[in-house]
Amino acid sequence: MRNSTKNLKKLVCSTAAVALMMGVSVAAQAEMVIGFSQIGSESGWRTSETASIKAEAQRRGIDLKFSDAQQKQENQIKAVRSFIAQGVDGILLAPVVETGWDQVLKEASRAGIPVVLVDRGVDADQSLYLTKVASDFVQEGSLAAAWLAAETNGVCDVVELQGTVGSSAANDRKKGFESVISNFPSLQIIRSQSGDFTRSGGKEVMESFLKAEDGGKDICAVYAHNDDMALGAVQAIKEAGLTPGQDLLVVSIDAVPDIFKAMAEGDTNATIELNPHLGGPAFDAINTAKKGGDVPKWIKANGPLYLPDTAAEEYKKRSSS
Ligand code: GZL
Repeated sequence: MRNSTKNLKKLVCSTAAVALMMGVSVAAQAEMVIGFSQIGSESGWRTSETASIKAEAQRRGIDLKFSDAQQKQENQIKAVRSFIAQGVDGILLAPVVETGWDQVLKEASRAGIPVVLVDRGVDADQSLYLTKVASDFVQEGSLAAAWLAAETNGVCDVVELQGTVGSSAANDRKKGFESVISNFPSLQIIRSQSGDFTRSGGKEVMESFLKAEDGGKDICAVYAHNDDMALGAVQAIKEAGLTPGQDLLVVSIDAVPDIFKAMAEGDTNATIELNPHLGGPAFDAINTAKKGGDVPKWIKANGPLYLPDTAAEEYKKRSSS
C-alpha cells in the first residue's frame, strides 16, 4: 500500500477517534438533564408548545427526557416518579388537571428536584413547586367577554365550549368570562359543556347545542376555551346551514395558525394569543434556583387579542414560520 494511502487511513482513523471523543464529551457536558411530563397532543397549540420546548432544550444542550401522558394524570404521575428515580436536575410538568398532585410533588421535593409547572396550574401548596410559567387564564376569559360585550352592546345569548374538565385553563377561562358578563344582564351563557380542547369535541358539542336550541337561530355567539374547539364548532355551524362569524359570532383562545385562516375567511371573529414558548423561562428558573437565586411563584406569559383585520397577515407570518 502506498505511503500516501496509509497516511490517509491514519488521518481518517484519528479524526474519527477525535470526533467520537468530542461526541462523548458533548453528551457528558449536557448542561442539565430535565424531565418533561407533557399532557398529550390534543390541540394545535399543545403540539406547538411541545415543539418549542424541545427546540429550546436542544438549543441549550439540555438532555430532555420527554413523556406524553395521552391526557391521563396517572401517566403523568408515573413519568414524574420515573424522572425522580433517574435523578434528573429538574422537572417540567404541564398538569392535565388541577388536583391530585400533592403526593408526587412531595416526593420530588424530598428528592431535592425542582418542579416547574408549565402552561397550567395545580391546586397544591406553592412550596411544592419552584414556579408556574403560564398565562393568566382568568384574564383571557375576561378579555374574551369584554370583546363580546362591546361587539354586541351587551345583548347576547352565548354557548360555551369548555376545555378539559378540571383543568386550570378551563376553570379560570370560565371564571374570567363570567366575571365580566355578570355586569351585563342581557349577556348570558345559555349552554355550557366540555369539548375537551379538541376539534372533534368542539364539533360534537356544538352539534348538540344547535339541536337543543332550535337549529341555533337564536344563538348569538360561541365562546370556545381554545381555537381547536372553535374550529370544530365552525364546521357544525356550517353543516347546520348557518354562517359562522355572522349568524353566530365565534371568539376563542390560543391564536394557532388555523384560527387566523378561519378569521380571514370570515368564519371566526376574535382570538387571544397563548404563548407556547414556555421552555426558556422554565429552564432559566431552574438555572436560577440552582445558583441559589430567587424565582417568583408565577411567571406570566399573556398575549393580546387579534381581530379579522390582521388575520391574513398573521396567518402568513405564522404558517410559514
Ligand atoms: C392553556 C392550555 C390549553 C390550550 C389548549 O394554557 O392548557 O390546553 O388552550 C390546550 O389548546 O389543549
